[in-house]
Amino acid sequence: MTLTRRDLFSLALATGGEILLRRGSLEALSGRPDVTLRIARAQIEIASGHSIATTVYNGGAPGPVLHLREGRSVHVEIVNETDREEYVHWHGLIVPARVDGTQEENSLPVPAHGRLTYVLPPQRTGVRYVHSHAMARQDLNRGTYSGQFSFVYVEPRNNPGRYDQELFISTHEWEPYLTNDELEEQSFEPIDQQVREQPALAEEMKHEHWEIGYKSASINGKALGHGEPLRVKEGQRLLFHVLNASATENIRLSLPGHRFLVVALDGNAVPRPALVDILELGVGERVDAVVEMQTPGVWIFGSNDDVLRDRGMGIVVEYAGKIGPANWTDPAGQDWDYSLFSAGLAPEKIHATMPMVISSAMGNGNRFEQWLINGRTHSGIDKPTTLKRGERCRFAFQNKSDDAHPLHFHRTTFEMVRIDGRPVTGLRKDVFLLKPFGSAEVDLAPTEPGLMLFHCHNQFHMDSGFKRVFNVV
Ligand SMILES: [Cu+2]
Repeated sequence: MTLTRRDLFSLALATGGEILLRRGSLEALSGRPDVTLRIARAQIEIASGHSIATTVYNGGAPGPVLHLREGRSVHVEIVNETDREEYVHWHGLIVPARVDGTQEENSLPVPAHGRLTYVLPPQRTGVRYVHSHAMARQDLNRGTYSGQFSFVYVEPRNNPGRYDQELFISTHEWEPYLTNDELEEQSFEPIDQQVREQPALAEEMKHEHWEIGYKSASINGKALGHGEPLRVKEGQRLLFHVLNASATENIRLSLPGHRFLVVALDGNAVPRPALVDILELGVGERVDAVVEMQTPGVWIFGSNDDVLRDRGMGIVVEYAGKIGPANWTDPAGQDWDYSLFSAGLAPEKIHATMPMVISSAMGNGNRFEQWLINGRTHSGIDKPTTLKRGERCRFAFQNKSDDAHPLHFHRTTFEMVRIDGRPVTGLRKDVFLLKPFGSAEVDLAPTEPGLMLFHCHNQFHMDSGFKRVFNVV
């Protein structure tokens, strides 16, 4: 009997989820996996005496940086030690829908107390990311609210390495709770608990605009002032790889006394590196920036938002021989703007356009906003929208809401064309931040056939219908 790929999938699902996948070949997976991700519950100590109970990869949050080699396929093994099914998404990697790790693309789940094994095809070099793509809805322990995230660094074959140190910086917020502006002033208690204690709240809440708040935050798993500082020397050139691994928060970061030379966005080199004082990262975005260490002292590299920094979003940068409390000053610099890095060329010819009008409406019978694209909230029974392989389609986004949205396409990169009326060319990205009431145009020429998910990377928005499935044919 010869097994087809489909047979292998069915067989794998029937035998507890373990699967071998590479053009139906079994040999590919003999031997040790290149990467093992172990999904398990853990206590993460973000500050002394302050532990967070969450789900993580390989014991920590962030999980270890996964170093892959450019142009080499990767044998991945995922072990799920929890009692919940999981989805593991390779953000920014170009992989078949089956292993992209989303329910919407019919990817393979990692069964509870089960295993999943497959081969990822060779990748382009750059900083990518792996994270949970489970739906969370109102379970704020799941999906990107959890500690399930790691850098994926596809290392170049030849690395010119014009820097002295390479540092990976990932931000995350912890202890999420539902809130609104009014409650934010009053209490940290989760809404459900408040409703139990004050039933009258429930009626009142139906008409509120709900958001996610967080009690604490960290950089590289530690709140500001805890964990080891970044130790540097005067005159060094540092290459920072920064990842916003938040569930819902778009952030701005600065390092007082220093400027960032932005060289890549989402792991892809920008056509025109530019110096900035402030890094802005929508959820899921990455920035690579070179910093010349020429202002000796002890500094805070952290959030521009005082409240978020007080909750832990910062890390101490300590020059050799310098001691004392870490300093923070608000940056005076210019606004972050994608067009700073633009190649300044004319946009390419396109085959089709796709309007994407973003709005929100109060949901029926529940207390949360629903998100709509072109007037429709996503439903699992929607037929995917067809895109033609290799054909350049221009997505024209219009944000009719007062929220910013980090918009992410799976299994592809896109090129920015215009942001809020300003032309941008040559920026290849996989997620970009659409500002409140903003507009943007991005071009996409998908190369991989099959289902392709688009969604807002704000987990709260994604779970409230802000997504759309495309089928590349
Ligand atoms: Cu959103």
